[in-house]
Amino acid sequence: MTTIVADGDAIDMDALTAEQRDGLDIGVIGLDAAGTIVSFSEGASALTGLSSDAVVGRNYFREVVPSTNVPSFFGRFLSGTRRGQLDESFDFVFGRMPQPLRARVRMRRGDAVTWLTISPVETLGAGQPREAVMAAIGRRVRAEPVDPQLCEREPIHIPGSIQPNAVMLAADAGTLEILAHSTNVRDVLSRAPERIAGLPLSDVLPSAFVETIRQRLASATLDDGRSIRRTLKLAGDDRASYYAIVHAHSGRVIVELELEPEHPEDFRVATQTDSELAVTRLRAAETLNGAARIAALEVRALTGFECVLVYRFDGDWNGEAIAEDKVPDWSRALLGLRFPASDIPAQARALYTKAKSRFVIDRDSVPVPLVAAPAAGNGPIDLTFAQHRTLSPIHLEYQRNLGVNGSMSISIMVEGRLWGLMIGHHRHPHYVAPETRAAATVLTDAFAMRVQEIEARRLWTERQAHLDTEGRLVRGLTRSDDFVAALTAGSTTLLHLFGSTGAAIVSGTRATLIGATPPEEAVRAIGDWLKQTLAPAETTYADANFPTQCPAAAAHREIASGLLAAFVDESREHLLLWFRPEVSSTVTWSGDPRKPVLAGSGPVAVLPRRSFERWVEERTGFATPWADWQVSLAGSLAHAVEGVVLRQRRKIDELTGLLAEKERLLAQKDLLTREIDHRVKNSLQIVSAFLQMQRRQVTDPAARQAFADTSARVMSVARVHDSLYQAENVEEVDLGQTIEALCADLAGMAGGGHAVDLTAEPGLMVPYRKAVALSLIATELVTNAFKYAAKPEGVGRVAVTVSGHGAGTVRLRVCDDGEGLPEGWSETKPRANGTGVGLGMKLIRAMLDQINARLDVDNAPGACFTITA
Ligand code: BLA
Repeated sequence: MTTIVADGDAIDMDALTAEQRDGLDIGVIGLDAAGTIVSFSEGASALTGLSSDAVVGRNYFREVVPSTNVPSFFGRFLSGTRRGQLDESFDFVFGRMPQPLRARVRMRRGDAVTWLTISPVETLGAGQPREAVMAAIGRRVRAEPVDPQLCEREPIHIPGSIQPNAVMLAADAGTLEILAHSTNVRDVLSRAPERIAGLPLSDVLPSAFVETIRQRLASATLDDGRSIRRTLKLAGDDRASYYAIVHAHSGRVIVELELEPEHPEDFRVATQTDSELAVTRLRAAETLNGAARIAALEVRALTGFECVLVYRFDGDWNGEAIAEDKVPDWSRALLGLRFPASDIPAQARALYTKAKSRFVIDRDSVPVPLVAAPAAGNGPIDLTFAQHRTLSPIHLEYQRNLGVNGSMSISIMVEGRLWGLMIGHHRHPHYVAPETRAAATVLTDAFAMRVQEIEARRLWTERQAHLDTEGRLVRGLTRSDDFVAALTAGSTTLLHLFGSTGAAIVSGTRATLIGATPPEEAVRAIGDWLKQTLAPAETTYADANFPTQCPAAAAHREIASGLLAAFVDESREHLLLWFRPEVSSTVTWSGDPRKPVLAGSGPVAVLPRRSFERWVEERTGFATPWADWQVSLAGSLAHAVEGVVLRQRRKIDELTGLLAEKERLLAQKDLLTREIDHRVKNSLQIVSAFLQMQRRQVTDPAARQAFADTSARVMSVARVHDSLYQAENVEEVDLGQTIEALCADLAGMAGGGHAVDLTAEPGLMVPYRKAVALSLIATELVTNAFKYAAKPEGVGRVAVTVSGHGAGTVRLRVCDDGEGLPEGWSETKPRANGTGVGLGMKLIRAMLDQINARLDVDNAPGACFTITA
């Protein structure tokens, strides 16, 4: 520590010559009313490292030492000049002369110029963390990458210091007793007692203000990032106004006080109108990029940063500058560049999700430590929500590497998530007034809302279109029993979903492909791989570079780098797949993203990369990523397929099974019926044979005849059963065939040259009952004809005709060549030449009645019987 004891306050500069001023070991600078340097002493050169030639004619506050372009320095100058009365002395810490320096500053209006004298008080270290970083930079030997996760371990919420533009008091939230304060507290509380720690807040702050704090604490409305903001005057200083911001966190009330500009226009303080106009212009933006461009421009206009960037995080927390608005003379361009996630480590992102903004006036300013009262005891003060928290020294080194001094970052929160940052950069220190900071934060919020609106509308439209497509596909499914065809053929197919360029369905061992897909066998192999890879509870899969995971896809990344897949059924028989091609992309990183972090030394293990040169990565095997809603829509479509098709198919399969069973039973019944017919026929033949045998044993001609008749009747029934047995259908018989066989039997049984001339229409099918009845009738009529119509020589010919007679009606005609029926013959009367009507005619009548048939009799010339049934 060096102490120089010259007292600039005591010297009248107007009385000295230039040489005399140069002889002083303090800095003496002459300024005009605007702050332009008119003279610069050798002492000033020694302190700043700048030559007089280099600075004369330039504005001291704005250009030469811009860290003084703050209300407490330039603000005092402007106010005093405006009043025409300026004589002020105060302490100021210059963060970067060649060495950080605490100095006594005097500004006094002289005869022609305003004299600025700078008397060094002490040279300073930059504070522990910054010293350590600087030391590590000096010793940096290796440049190989180290684990970026080391960055996440820095506890940035408890740095133990604040930026020098403000003063901090931390009090117990229960007792409102001061527990800790920044060491510069006397800059604003000049009349406070020696020891501030332990005092009640109300001893140093206006009591009405403390009362407000108490009330807000009581109503629990001062934590979680909420705050009280007020402009205050403090005891002992009528002129200065302080911007006070108070919040509560972790059991402490934290008060930050910052000198306000006396004249807002000196520091381009944003007005309400500025903000309103900016918000109006932002609302008019239609696209995301358009809104980002307007936001960058408006925030820059408001805050005066040389460059404002809209920085957007991706899903992996890498980021990209999507809009950039900057002064034309700054050639550095960050627009479109990507930055690895480790540039803004996880704990910083977590903190930015809670606290909305960070402003740094001077990267090289000397942090002001917080000192705690002995009673504070319970750990460091958590500065998560503090406005003036000092930023991580490693990050400040990053800013240095980026060529940035004054900076800002405001969290862009979209739907509760840190979407990005509004970043401000200035090559020199840059002060932004409290109201302007608040306005920039409001504008950033307005941008976040516009983003939300634009994104929500885009998403809504896109989703709506997809739901329509899905609806059409599902309707197609319900109308088709081939779900594969329903989804892959026709005017709407799987290809109309998710911006895919290829799609496929694996169903069992078959794969159906549409669009650009890997070949069928590869698609099947991908299906098998999915079956094995996907956990049993999972039904969907989505990856934008899946060939690196799935060997079967490795050869097809050009057309299928992205895969979205959904299993249809639990047994994973059926699978829907969508493919997206490789997006041949070059990603331009700012610096090599594999080496974001370099090894430091000593207590500082890691340092940020030094180079932000464009570093182009050829990305291969990457498709456009799938959105979460697309994955769930794919899942729901697969579910619909299962619902509509597979369950329906299962039902059909069930019914088909039942039908087959019924047919099998029917066939069995057929077989049984035939078997029965066969047996019945056999039995009847046996009975008929018995009757024939018995006939031969009796001698009585009437009895013999009776036996013969009965045998013939039994035979005729047997014939029908035989026909049934042989027929295709167990219900119907071919009447012609049956009657033909019957007549042959009857002629055979009658013997003695009896013959039947049969004319039968082929294929006349009649039901079983009708066939039996007609057979019995035919038996009676033919045997009768044999009996009665025989010529005297003993042999008669009988003509039998079987023919169709309109729909479902048949005609059986039996005619003999005898003399014909006598006049007045009736069924019920015996024939003239014979015995009674007997059983024969009765049986015929019974049969006719049974089948509802008609009998017509005529002589043509022999007797003719015609049955229409
Ligand atoms: C913080 N890093 C940040 C912040 C930004 C960036 C914007 C927020 C703090 C701020 O307001 O400045 C990074 N700044 C960028 C990027 C751009 C930019 C990407 O302008 C591009 C346009 N950073 C590193 C490494 C480490 C690291 C290697 O690169 C750690 C070893 C740390 N960055 C780091 C930390 C913070 C940070 C700890 C938190 C600073 C704080 O809030 O205290």
